[in-house]
Amino acid sequence: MTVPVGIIMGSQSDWATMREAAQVLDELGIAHEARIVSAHRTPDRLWDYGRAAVGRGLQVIIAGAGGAAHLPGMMASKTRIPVIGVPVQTRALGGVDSLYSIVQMPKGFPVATMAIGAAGAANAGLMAAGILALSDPALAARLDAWRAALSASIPEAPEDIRP
Ligand code: RP5
Repeated sequence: MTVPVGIIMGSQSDWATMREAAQVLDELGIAHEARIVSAHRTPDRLWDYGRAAVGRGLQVIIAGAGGAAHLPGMMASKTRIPVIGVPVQTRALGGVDSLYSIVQMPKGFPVATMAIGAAGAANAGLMAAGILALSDPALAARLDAWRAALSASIPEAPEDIRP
């Protein structure tokens, strides 16, 4: 079975954040895989994953990392498949280090960079869904319904002054 979305992360410790992306993909019925692929600790694994990505049928790669977060950019250098980067929040610098490491790519090798942390990971899942929905009408309908349900869940007034 072809898996359209690959979620990769630099460490097991990133999974608490990156599972937000997986959850959104589950809710939308999008098959995905999750792998630990570290730019620094397992560079050969990174290279192998990037080299094989097109042939394996991946269509979007979501890459999360923290600190010296080189994984998304290095993956973008290795494959033309769109890479969505998620800056993982860090204890030392709050994730600004991760954000700066991911967002400031040189011309030619883009990474679509999300917000720091859990919201960024969830949005990465939604961004991947939006990309895939361009050529999948059934998924487009599911994504529209997901967005409408979220809008409908937002109350019009704060709880304690609701009529
Ligand atoms: C990065 O270092 C990972 O992406 C992770 O966010 C951070 C810390 O990794 P651990 O020390 O928790 O394994 O490579």
